[in-house]
Amino acid sequence: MDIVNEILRIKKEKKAIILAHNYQRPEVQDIADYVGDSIELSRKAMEEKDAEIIVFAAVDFMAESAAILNPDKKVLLPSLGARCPMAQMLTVEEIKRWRTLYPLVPLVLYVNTLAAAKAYCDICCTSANAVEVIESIEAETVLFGPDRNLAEYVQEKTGKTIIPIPERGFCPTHLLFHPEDVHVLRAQHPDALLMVHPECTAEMRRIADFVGSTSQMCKYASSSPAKSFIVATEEGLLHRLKKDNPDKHFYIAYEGAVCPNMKLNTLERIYISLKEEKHAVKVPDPIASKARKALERMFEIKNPVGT
Ligand code: CIZ
Ligand code: SF4
Repeated sequence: MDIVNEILRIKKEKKAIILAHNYQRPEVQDIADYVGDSIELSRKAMEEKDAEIIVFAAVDFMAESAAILNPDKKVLLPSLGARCPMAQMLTVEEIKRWRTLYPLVPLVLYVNTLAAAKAYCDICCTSANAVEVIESIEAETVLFGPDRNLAEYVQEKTGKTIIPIPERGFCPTHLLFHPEDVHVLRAQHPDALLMVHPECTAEMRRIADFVGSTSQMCKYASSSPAKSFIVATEEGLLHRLKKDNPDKHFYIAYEGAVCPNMKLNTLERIYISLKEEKHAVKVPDPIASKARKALERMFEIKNPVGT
């Protein structure tokens, strides 16, 4: 059996679309209808009016958001084990604790949170629009979670007081990048520009030529006259960067920067997911309707990436 042809055949037969995150395996990106960041993919899911099934090749919180925003469609997560450890770091109990400590302070949550957490926040943000979301809020002090590095970055950019909740939420993959590895690569490729994801440490941001989300990195690399780039985000993005810019060179800032959860979505799992329509992601009300409001508020804010 040719698994790629089978996936494409079943996909057509069932009126399904496959959405793949920028961190997916190359072969998964290649069979997807769209490749993008979490919010680009959720928007695609909303625009695809004829699709009855959405295979969301990503991790739990992204599929949950797609299910919340598309209640009439069946959203499938090919691997149930694809759970983002950062999203697990912020529990509802923790949110309630901080809300009690700061009852009048608005709560902004990164989309990398579970739906149950989103239901308690005022507005969501992604790494692509975090600065604009915080600027849109009148308050000078904001509770923000779960990524502490993104919280610090937003504080630097907006000048507001950002209280990170939990105190030390992080992405284990983005914490793997260190300036020492970049110095070695810069010596080998002196003309290369360094693109750094805001989930990386402040030490990495300080030496960056550009700080941004995956969608912003794609735009920066395509529009820059530079020919080579060192990339500090999950290594899956390099497949897309190379495909979109065949005349440019991309080097991962640390070879081991792999998100094992993202990589659980293999072609085999996507095939089974499509064939057997599993694992359907469902978010019950009232969590879904509360989380939807927080996501919709985010969509109302002008997105600089134009997604
Ligand atoms: O929002 C996303 O898709 C994530 C988690 C990363 C990024 O920068 O695109
Ligand atoms: Fe979560 Fe980090 Fe993996 Fe993204 S790269 S899904 S934030 S663990």
